[in-house]
Amino acid sequence: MKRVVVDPVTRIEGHLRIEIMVDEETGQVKDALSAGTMWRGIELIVRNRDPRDVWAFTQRICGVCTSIHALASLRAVEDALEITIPKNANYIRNIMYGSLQVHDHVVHFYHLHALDWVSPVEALKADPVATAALANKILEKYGVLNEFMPDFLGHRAYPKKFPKATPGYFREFQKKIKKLVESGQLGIFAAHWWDHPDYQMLPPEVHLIGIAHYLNMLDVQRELFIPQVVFGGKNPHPHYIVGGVNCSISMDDMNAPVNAERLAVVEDAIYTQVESTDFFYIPDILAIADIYLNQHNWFYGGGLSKKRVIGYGDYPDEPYTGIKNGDYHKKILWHSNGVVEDFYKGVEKAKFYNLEGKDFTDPEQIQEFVTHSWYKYPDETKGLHPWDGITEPNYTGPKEGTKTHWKYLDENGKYSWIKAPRWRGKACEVGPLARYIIVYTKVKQGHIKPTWVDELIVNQIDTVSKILNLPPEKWLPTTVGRTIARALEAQMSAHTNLYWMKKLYDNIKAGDTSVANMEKWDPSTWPKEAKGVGLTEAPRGALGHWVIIKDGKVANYQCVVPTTWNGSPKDPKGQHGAFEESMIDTKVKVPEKPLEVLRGIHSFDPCLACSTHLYNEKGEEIASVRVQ
Ligand code: NFE
Ligand code: MG
Repeated sequence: MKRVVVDPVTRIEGHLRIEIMVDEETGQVKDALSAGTMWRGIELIVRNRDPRDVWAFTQRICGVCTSIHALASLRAVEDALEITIPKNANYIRNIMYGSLQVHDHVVHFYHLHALDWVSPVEALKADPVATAALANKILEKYGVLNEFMPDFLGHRAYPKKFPKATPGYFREFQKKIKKLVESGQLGIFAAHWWDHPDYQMLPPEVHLIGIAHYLNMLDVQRELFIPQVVFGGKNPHPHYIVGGVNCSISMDDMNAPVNAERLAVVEDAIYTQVESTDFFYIPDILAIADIYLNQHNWFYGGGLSKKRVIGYGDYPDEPYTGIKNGDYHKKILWHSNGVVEDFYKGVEKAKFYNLEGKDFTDPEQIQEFVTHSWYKYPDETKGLHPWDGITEPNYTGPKEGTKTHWKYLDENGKYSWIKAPRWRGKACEVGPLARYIIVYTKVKQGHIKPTWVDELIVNQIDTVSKILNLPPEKWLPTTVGRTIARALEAQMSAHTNLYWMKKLYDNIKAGDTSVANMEKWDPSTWPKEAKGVGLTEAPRGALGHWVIIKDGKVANYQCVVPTTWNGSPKDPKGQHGAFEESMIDTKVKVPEKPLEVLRGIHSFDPCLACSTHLYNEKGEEIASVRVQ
C-alpha cells in the first residue's frame, strides 16, 4: 500500500488536501480522505445583525459563486418575513442566477478542469489544418443538441460571433503555446504532470482544440457576466435588496440603471453565453468524453453519485410566497428537488424520494455532523438541523511549525474544517450531475408533469446517450458524466436566460416597472420571532441558508453549502463524503502522480471557501508521497 498526499490541490477555489491509499499492484485506490484546511466563520459574523443586511455578508463567503449566497440569504429572510417579490425582480434574479451558472461552469471547464484532459505539450504536435477539419467535424457530430435548444427571443442567428474553425485560428494559438513551452517557463501551464500516460489517450489535434479554446475563453468569460454588472452594479458581489432588486427600470431614460439600451447589452451577453456553450463547451467535452469512455473504457469516479444524490430545485417561473409552506416548489421550472438512490441500476430501478416545503424544516431530514470535523457539539454522535445548528470551532490537529504538522490526517479523529451534512443520516452527492439524475428520474418515472426545462434536460440526456451509444446509468454517474452534466446545465442556463429576458421585456411592455416590494421594510411590521429557509441550486450543488430572526435581529444563521456536502469528511457511521467516495472508485496508473484522482476531484469543481465558510494552516509540501 502506498499513501499519497496532495496538499494543496490546485486549480480549485480554496485549500484542500487529499490522501489516498493505493494498492500498488492493481493501482486501485483502497481508501481516501479529503480535508478542508481553513475556516472563516461567516455564520457567526452575521449574528445579531439586521436580517436586511445579511445577504451582503454571506455573499463574501466566496469570490466565485458570490451572488448565489446573496440569493439564498434573500430567499431565507423573505421566507421568514413572508415577503413576495415583484415579477421583474424574479426575472432579473433568475437572469443573474443563470449568468452565474454559465460563467462559473465555462470557467471551471476551460480554466480549472481542461488541463486534466488536454496538454499544451501535446498540442504542439498537432497539425493546424487537420485540427480545423477535426473541429468542424466535432461541431457537426456533437453539436446536434443545438437543434432543439429554444431561442425565445429569436434576435440573433448563428454564426454571428464565432466563425467556423480555420487553420489560421489554431496556428495562432499554437504559436502562443510554443512560445511559452520554448521559454521553459510554462507560466499558467506550469507544474502539471505532462508526462502522465493518460495524455496519450487523445490525438494531438484534440489537445490543440482544448488549449486554444482555453486561451480564447480567457477573453470571452468576462462578457458572460455582463448581466450581473447591469442589474447588480458590479461583479463580483452585485447588489440586491430584501424585497426585490435595486435597479430601477425606465425604458427611455438614458440615465436609468435599466433602460432599453442596457437591456440590449444584457441580451448580447446572453447570446454570447448561448454560443459559448453551444459551439465550444458542449462539442469539446463530448469529443473528449466519447474517446475516454468508448475507446479507453474509462468509467471511473462515480462514487457516491451511484448511491445517492440530493437537490432542492430552482427557477421560480413567477413570484412565490414562501418556501417552507410549499409555494416555491409549486412555481419552479426546474424540478431537481428530491433524492435519488441507486441510479447506476438504471432509471426504472432507481429509488426516488420527494423533498419540498416543510421537508426543509423537518429536524430529521437535513442535519450536519461534526464527529470528524474541527467543531464542537454537546453530543457528537448526533446531527443538528440547521435551525438548531452550532458553529463552534474546535481545532485538534497538529500545530503549525511542529514536526507532526500535516504528516497524516487523523482518520479516526477530527481531520477537516468541513462539517458533514447528511439527509436522514445518509451521505449524498450534490451538483449538476445530481440535479440531472434527479430530473431525469422524476420525469421518466412519472413523478411530475414536466416543465419545458425538465423536458429539455431529459432531451439533452437522451441525445448524449445516443451520441455516446451508452445508457444514461452507464455514463452519467462517472467523473466524465459529472463533467458532461455541468456542460449540459450551462447550455440549459444560457437558453433559459433568453426565456427570462422575454418575460422581462413583455412585463415591462405591459406597464409594470416595479422592482422591489417595500411593504415589510420597516422592522416594526415583523413578528417577534420568525424562521426562514432559503433554497437554491448553486453552481456546485444544492444550497440552503436557514435563518432565525428574533426582535428584528438574526438569532441563528446556518449555511449548508454544496462543497460541504461533497467535500465532507466521514460521519459517525463511517460514511464517506462524495470526494472520498469518488477517489475510492478510481484506479491510478502512476501512484505518485494520481492524475485520475485529481481529475475526479476537479470534476466536482470544489470550493473550499464556501464549504468552510479562513485561517490558513500552511502546508509544508506541495505534493508528497509516502510509502506505508
Ligand atoms: Ni464558492 Fe459555492 C457554489 C456555494 S460551494 S463556490 O457553487 O454555495 O460549493
Ligand atoms: Mg455551514
